[in-house]
Amino acid sequence: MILRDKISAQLPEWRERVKTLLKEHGETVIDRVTISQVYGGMRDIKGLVSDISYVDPAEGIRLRGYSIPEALKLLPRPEGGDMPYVGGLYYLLLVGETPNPEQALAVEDEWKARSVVPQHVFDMLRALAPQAHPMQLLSQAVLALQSSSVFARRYEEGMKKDEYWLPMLEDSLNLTAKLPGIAAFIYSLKYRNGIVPHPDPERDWAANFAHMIGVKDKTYEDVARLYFILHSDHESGNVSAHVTHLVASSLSDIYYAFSAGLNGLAGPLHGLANQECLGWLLDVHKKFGGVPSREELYKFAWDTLDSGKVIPGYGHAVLRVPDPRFTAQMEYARKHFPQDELVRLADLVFDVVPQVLKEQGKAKNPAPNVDAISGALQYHYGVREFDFYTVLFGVGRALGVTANAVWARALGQPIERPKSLTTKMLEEAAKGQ
Ligand code: CMX
Repeated sequence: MILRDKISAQLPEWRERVKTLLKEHGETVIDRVTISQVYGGMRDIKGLVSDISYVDPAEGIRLRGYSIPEALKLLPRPEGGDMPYVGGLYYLLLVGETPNPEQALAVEDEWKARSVVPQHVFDMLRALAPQAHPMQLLSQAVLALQSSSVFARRYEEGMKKDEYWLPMLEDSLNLTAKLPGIAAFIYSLKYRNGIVPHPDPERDWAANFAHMIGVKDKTYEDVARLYFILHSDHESGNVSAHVTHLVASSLSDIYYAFSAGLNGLAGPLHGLANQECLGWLLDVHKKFGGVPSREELYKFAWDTLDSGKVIPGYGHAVLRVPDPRFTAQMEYARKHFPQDELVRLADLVFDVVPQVLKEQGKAKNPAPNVDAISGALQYHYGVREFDFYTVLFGVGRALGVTANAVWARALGQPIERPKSLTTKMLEEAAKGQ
C-alpha cells in the first residue's frame, strides 16, 4: 500500500533524527513557564511535537509547510472540480509530500475499499435517545467501531514496538473511510428518514458525503472537500487533537482515542462554536428581519457581551490574525453566492465584531476563526440543522489527528504525563522570586 511504503521508507531517517536530538540535546531548555500559564490552561507552553502542521500566530496554519492557499492550489483535483481531493490532503499529512493525481487517487481507493460501516453501528445509533446531540452519536459510532481495531488485536497477540504504527495506519484508514457514511447516516437519522444511499464508487470521499447527505447541487461537492480539508489539522495543542493524542499515548487504539477527541470537540469553546455561530447569525437575522445596519449589529454584539456570553466564531488561543480557514471559506462564498443573506451578514459581522471586541479589550485576538463562516456555507446548500455542523468538523478533524497518531506511534512517543503542582507550591515559588 502506497502510504505504508512511503512512511516506511522515511522512518529510519526520522527515528535516527529524533534519537540523536534526544541523546545530544535532551537537556536543552526551549522555554520558560510562568504561573499564569500553569493556571491558565497551559497557554503557549511548548510541550508537544507535530511535524504535520504548525499554527503561526501571525499567519495561521501550515499543513506540512504549506499555507491554506498553497495547499488548495497544489493538491490534485477531480476533473471539473474547484477543490482538491481530500485523499490528496491525507497523503500530504501522512507522507509529507505533495501527491500526484495517481497518489491522491490511491488514497481515495483505499477509502472506497474500506468504507462499509458494520450494521451494528447503525443499530446502536438507532437505539440512542432521540434527543441525543449528533456529536454524541458520532462519538458513540466511533467507539462502536473499536471492536474492529487491528491495533488492539495485534497488541494482544504480541507485536514489536517498531511495528505499532502499521496497525495504527490500518485502523486510521478504516476509520476515516467510514466517517462520511456515518455522518450522512447521523444526519438522515436525526432530520430525514434514516435511510442513506450507498456510496457511489465513481465519487471521491468528500463527493460521496455530498451524495449520501442528499445535497443535489453539484458544487456542494467542492464545499465538502474544502470544509474537510480546512478542518483537518491545527497543530497538536487544540482540545480535539490533544485529547486524541493524550488518550492514544496510553496505547489505546484510534477508536478509543478519537472518540474521546470528539467529546472535546463537542464543547462550545471549541468545535461546537460553529453551531453556536450560525445560531447567533440567525438570531441577528430574525431580530432585524434581515441584514441589520452596522449600528444595529454593533449594539447587538455589545448586548451579547453584556449578557456574559462570548461571540462565537471570534477569538483564538494561538492566532492573532483572521484565520486563513475563515478567509478561504469567505472567499468561496463571496465568489459563488455573494448575495446570500447569511453570507452578507457574516461579512458585516466581520466588519463590526472585531471592533467591538477591541473596545471591550479582553479577547487577545478579536479576529474571526474558522467557525465564523462555515455554518453559513452549509446553510446556503440546505444543510440547515445547525446542531449537525460540529459533526462535519469532526469528520475533517479525523484526518489530522489520525495522521498525527500514526507518526506518534512510528516515532515511539511515550505516554503523556505532565506534572501538576499545588497552589501552595506556586505561592512558595512566587515568594522565592
Ligand atoms: N467573545 C467574547 N469574549 C471573548 C471572546 C469572544 N469571541 N474571545 C475571547 N474572549 C474573552 C475570553 O472569554 C477571556 O475572558 P475572561 O478573561 O473573562 O476569561 C478573555 O477574552 C481572554 O481570552 P483570550 O486569551 O483572548 O482567549 P482564550 O485563549 O482564553 O480562548 C477561545 C480562546 C477561542 C476559547 C475564545 O476566543 C472564545 O471563547 N471564542 C468564542 C468561541 C469560539 O469561537 N471558539 C472556537 C475556536 C476555534 C475552534 O476551536 O473551533
